[in-house]
Amino acid sequence: MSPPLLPVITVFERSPDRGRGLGRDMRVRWALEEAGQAYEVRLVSFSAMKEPAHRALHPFGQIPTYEEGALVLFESGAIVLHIAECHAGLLPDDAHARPRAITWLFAALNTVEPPILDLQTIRFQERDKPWYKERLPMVEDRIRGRLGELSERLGNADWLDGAFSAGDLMMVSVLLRLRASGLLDAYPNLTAYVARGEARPAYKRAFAAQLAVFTSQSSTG
Ligand code: GTB
Repeated sequence: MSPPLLPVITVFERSPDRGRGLGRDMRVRWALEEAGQAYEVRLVSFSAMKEPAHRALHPFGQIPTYEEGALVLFESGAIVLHIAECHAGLLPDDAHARPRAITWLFAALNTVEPPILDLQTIRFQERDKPWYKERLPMVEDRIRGRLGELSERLGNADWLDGAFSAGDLMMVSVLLRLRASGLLDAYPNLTAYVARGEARPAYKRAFAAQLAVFTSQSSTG
């Protein structure tokens, strides 16, 4: 009997973050590791991402994608949710706790991540624009507002709603994008929350795997 086919995800052939785990494949890898699901990786270059073959998987020509037999998914949130629904450990069974965990996953993507993405856009793509100096503090304030609210809700708890869930996985992944900005430092319970996520063995395995892609690609010139 042939072994079952493993899910395949696509990731940057050369990650612009130099293996710091900021690409959105990292959250998918982390979910797969939490689920104990082995997977395969297909490396995609920036140009290949825009070719019809990749666009057939991802209409916007991006990574990550997820293939499982005939099923093809894009959008890291949808992929993580699918993994969480198909395996134990990332969503509670309780009829109310489960949709609450999914709510946190959406909150991470739809409420917390957008101003963080704005910050990255303004810092890396709009530095020479006339509005840069005025807009930067406004975006930083919006992020502080969200972090303050999240910090208040988390309080002294380890995770957002009981046991670790896909909601925490997504929230930690989103907050990690802020590390270089220093904005998280004013919220000790959030920095401890992020550190708890990073300390999970599944996170460490996922991080090591994406770093290995960067190191192997760098050594091949
Ligand atoms: N909403 C989609 C999802 O959640 O899956 C967004 C996917 C997305 O933005 N993918 C990015 C991509 O493919 C990679 S992760 N970009 C190429 C393109 O659009 O042409 C975003 C990312 C890129 C770079 C860094 N970095 O260098 O630190 C971090 C994160």
